[in-house]
Amino acid sequence: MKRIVALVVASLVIATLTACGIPTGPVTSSQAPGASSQTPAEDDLIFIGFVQVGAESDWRMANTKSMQESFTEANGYKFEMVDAQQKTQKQITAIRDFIQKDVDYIVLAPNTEAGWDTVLGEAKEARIPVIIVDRMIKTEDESLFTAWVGSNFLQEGYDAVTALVYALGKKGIDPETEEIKIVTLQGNLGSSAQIGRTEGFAEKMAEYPNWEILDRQSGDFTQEKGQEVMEGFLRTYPDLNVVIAENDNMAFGAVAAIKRAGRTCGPRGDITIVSFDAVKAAFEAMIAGEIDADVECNPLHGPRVEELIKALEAGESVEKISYVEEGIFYAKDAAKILPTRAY
Ligand code: GYE
Repeated sequence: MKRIVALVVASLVIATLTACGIPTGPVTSSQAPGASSQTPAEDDLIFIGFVQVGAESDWRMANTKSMQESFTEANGYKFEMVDAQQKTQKQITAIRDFIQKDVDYIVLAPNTEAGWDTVLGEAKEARIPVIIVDRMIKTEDESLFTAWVGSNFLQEGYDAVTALVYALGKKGIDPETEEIKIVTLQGNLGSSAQIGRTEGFAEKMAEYPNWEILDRQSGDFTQEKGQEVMEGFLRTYPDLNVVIAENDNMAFGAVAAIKRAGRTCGPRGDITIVSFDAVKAAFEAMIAGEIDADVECNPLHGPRVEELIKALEAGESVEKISYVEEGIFYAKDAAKILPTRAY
């Protein structure tokens, strides 16, 4: 951070001096009195404090790995990560700790959308830029973060409808006329990934008056909870024929519950499953005939965040909001595509 301020001040000084016709030489900075006696090499590293959601899913593990691989010492970074175990409050505490440690950047993957204004105000006060990744925050004050990079979760919700229409058609079920009885395993309630996927699906599904949502409940983005919720759904709604799982790990839990109940799923089964993320294990499940379709969500944000930080370090301005391109995958293509997947 000090680097950026120094750069901005330096360029302002240069601009002013140049405007006055005064020749400018290289700008040097001297060490402030009382500065820490760190070794110069360590001092040169850019200190990143990463506030991660948790370790709830394959997607999350791939996301953590991507960050760790980008922010290495060899690349010029000191990197510290806090795993907040899907608790927003733990994330708030982690931000305060990083402010105390005077990191150069805070990278935040917010668990839920609400309640960030106070703590991000504290980061702003401390002049530490905050880069948000993956999920988004809800705020009136856009100056509380420098940039955001992540997925368009509403679009992913729309894409799940497209995926379901295709998957049903493939099985000879007419999506326009047959009774489609849906249960949804939702993600962590209040997270952008849950909100966007739930809303996008509901909005686009309105084009099909013959589709009905029997129930939706959170499976917290975990396999274990996904299985537990699905077991309940199977008992309560024996006529359900579609599962929308708001991430792959909950879909794996649903598959386990369906098998346990003696039911069948996937392209040749009686319950159609559409999931989100498209991690490698989901391709394997599609190949095994357990999942019908998967809406992609790309977790490889490390290089994207690093690019933003490099630009900021160079004093350049960055895009405030950047979305990642994503696609839809179907069971029939899974075997061909799996070898090309990076996560
Ligand atoms: O879909 C899920 C993870 O926020 C996009 O969080 C992310 C979601 C992802 O736990 O698997």
